[in-house]
Amino acid sequence: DAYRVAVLGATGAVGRAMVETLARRNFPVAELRLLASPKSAGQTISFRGEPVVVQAAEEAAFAGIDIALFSAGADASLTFAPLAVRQGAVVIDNSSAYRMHEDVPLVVPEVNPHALAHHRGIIANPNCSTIQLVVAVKPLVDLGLEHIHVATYQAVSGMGQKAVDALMQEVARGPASSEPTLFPVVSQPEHYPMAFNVLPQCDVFLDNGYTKEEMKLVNESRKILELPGLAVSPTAVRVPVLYGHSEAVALRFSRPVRVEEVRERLARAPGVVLVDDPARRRYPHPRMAAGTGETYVGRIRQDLSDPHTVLMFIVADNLLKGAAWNAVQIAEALIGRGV
Ligand code: 11C
Repeated sequence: DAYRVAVLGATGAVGRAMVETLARRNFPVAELRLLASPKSAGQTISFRGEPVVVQAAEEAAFAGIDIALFSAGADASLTFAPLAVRQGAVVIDNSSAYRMHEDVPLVVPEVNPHALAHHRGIIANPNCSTIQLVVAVKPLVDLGLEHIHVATYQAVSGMGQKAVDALMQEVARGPASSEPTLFPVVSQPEHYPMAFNVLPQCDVFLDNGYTKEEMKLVNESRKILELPGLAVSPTAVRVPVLYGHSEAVALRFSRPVRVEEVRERLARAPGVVLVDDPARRRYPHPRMAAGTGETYVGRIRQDLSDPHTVLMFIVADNLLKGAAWNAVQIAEALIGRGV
């Protein structure tokens, strides 16, 4: 069987990665429809060596589509997902629009594939920093996981292709220039240098003093792991890296945990690559993860003062495992399960 597939937001950083991932996975595509805003319509994107012309997104563009991958922001998802579902498509939505809806599964295939059984046309793809966190944490949950402390080091590509270009321009101007471009949030007036700098703000602040990105780490992790009472203490930070989010994580368990057991579990865990050999200076870093679909875990060690706590460093490509690959993996899982 082959499927008629649409990609909404095809010209964005994640949309392009979706098209490349469909090709790389040899996904059974009978027809690929690339959709975007009217101002991007008319561009061509290559799929399996053939140019495909991008069309303007509108209701009729979803006619006959079986699987629609959405990555055009929450407003576009709210507009087009119901229209696509009504015409018979299953929508895999990379925006935050539906993630916390009770009747929408929020899925990481290595972690909660069973949630796919109960969808009503829309399946949500989690936030990038959440996906790599739960891939690494899931194999450890039944050791008595109680509390996740996480500080992120997030690549600028999480803000889109414009942010990648802006960082490159700042780097080219050198460290003496303090001419800020668009970081940390494009739509807000306070812009700070991103090159040669670190900014403790990913997305906008909420009333509780946490950023939206930090609250996604809390709420999405609880939903995916099916642990509504899990304690999560997040700090989300933007760093001058192009591709690949990193996370320094401390996991506290209800009882003492041996580092060897954590290593053994992670070595066997689906989607995880254990890179943890301090004697040889081997550990994960974003340039190792960029361009791949795996989640890399290393620097695993016991907390110095608490035998219940284990520390680790987790890295993945935010555009692939954090977005495009996880979405295509959901589509593959749907087909595999006949749902
Ligand atoms: C970032 N995590 O790195 C964001 C990008 O909810 O899918 C993805 C936002 C989302 O800025």
